[in-house]
Amino acid sequence: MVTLRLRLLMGLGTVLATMFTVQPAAAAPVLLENGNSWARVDPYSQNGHDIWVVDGWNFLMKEWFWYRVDGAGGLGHEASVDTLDTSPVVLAVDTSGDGGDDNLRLKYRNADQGLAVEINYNLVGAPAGSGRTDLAETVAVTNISNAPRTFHLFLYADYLLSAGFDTAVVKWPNTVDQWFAPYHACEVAVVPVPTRCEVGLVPSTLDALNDSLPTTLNGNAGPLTGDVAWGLEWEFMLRPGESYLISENRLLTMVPEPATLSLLALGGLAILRRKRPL
Ligand SMILES: [Ca+2]
Ligand SMILES: [Ca+2]
Ligand SMILES: [Ca+2]
Repeated sequence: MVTLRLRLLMGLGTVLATMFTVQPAAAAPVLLENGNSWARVDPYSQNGHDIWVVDGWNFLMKEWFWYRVDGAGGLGHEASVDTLDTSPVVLAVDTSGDGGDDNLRLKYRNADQGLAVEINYNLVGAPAGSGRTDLAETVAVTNISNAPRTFHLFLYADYLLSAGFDTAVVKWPNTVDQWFAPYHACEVAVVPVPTRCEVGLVPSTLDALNDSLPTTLNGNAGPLTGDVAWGLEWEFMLRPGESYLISENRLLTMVPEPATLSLLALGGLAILRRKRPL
């Protein structure tokens, strides 16, 4: 009996070991979690960062990076960074010690393009019900060729705070705001100042990044209301071995301003009064 149990346990152990070794974690999107927030990032396709939840609500459709290399080695058009490397380094870590991964490091390398891109995410949630969450992001672009190259890095972001009635504006030089008054707002601050920006209606900017022509963002800073998405573009020259570092901080909130809360409360009372039977 003991032997049978032992064998069953060993069998179970083998099955579990097979599940964990055979199922390639490599192809799966990565989940990050912290406090009241979780996020999903697919490093293997231009789905990229496609879920960002605060207190049970997802407000993100897509946030990801595209690049273009001008001159020798370049494709002549943009491509998403996942196309650089079919087996990128993907490293998720629990830095807060609560058992859930909250930090993600991605490394893409492509000798033909002379380009290495490293992306780092750090998710900092807040207590449940607080309606806010933070995501810090850095991107490092390195020239791994043996000649100076001009690179373009594009950040594309499509948030969905309402059913297509958001307003987005690039507050030049380095902040983007998107909101659906009074509840949800997304604020993104970037360093260094981008070379160009573009606020557009889905899917115009994404189509331009995925077509076969070189794209320059059109400089429209908004404000624009609708199913909006926006892009930022950094253009820079790197000598061999040099890196360019971009950092951004994202803040997502679904809490009305105190003044708005009072107005809402008054509005609510008015509606209640109207609904009261005569
Ligand atoms: Ca953690
Ligand atoms: Ca293009
Ligand atoms: Ca949108």
